[in-house]
Amino acid sequence: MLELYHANHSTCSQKVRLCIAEKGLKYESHLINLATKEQLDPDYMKINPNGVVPTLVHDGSVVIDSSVICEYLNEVFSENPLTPDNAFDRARMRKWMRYIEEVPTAAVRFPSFNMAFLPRFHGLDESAFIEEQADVRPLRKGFFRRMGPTGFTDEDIEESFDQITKTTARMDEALASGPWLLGDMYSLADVIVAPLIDRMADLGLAHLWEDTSPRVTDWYVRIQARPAFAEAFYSGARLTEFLEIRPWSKHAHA
Ligand SMILES: N[C@@H](CCC(=O)N[C@@H](CS)C(=O)NCC(=O)O)C(=O)O
Repeated sequence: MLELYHANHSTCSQKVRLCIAEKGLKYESHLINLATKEQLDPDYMKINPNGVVPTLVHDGSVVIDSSVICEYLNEVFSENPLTPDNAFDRARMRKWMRYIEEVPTAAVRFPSFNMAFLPRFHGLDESAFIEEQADVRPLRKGFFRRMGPTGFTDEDIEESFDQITKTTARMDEALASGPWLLGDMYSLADVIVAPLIDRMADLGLAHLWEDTSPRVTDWYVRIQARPAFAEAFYSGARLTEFLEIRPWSKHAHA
């Protein structure tokens, strides 16, 4: 039996939900409320000491880290494989996965917080924010301290946009050789970048790649058309469904 601790709108949770849906698996859902910091509850941190979602529990064994969970599911459940058969293509896929974790996964957090999550911290002064929101997070203390209660700087956001544009340019180049990032095979590389592209589109930022990387726009249409996509991005999984999104403009957050 698979149990998933996750949050509806978390991109890392969406990566795993998309993988599970593509493989036709079922799971018992345990929703974690990130706004009330349930991910930092001592009982939850016993299974995920990083204090983040998602966490998979498979017949009592705990697996953490979305990309690791996706690879684990592919190894354990052979149906609908999302990893190539040969080692060289698996290395190509993992090269994408590492890049996606390092570059766009990190970059997407900056506009997500400035444009959608900042109101969570409304009314907190700097010292209360640091004590209650930043220093309590095992993985994200530095990120939260840098953000503060008023948000990231214009430079931070512009750097994030630059990283997204570089990602989509790289994707566009790869997509010249096939419908998916590895060519003909739909793989975990597509699965784990999809929630990031979806988040940027949800924030109204698809213009960052629409003119320059048209193959990414086509890829996003193709991936959304897959039945698994609707399963993973069920109603309530997108920020615009329940949060007011502040349009990005310079100094808007100051
Ligand atoms: N490397 C981890 C990162 C997980 C992660 O950052 N999850 C975010 C949601 S997408 C989270 O739980 N944030 C809560 C927090 O920062 O306190 C993974 O891929 O699973």
